[in-house]
Amino acid sequence: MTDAYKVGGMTCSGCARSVSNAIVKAAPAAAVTVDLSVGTVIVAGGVPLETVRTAVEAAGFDFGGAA
Ligand SMILES: [Cu+2]
Repeated sequence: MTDAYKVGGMTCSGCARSVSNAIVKAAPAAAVTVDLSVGTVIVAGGVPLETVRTAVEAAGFDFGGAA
């Protein structure tokens, strides 16, 4: 099960790593794929949206909801 979300403010691979790490920290079973070119984060593992939102925002990025 995968869910795609829009995340704003990611400009480089470091940002992508920060977002990915934040989500995995909040949901250790998650597998995260970031597509920087379109600002999308794909989360596998059935992680609740609110968990992703909280992790993304705590890492300093803009959560834009489902992609
Ligand atoms: Cu960056």
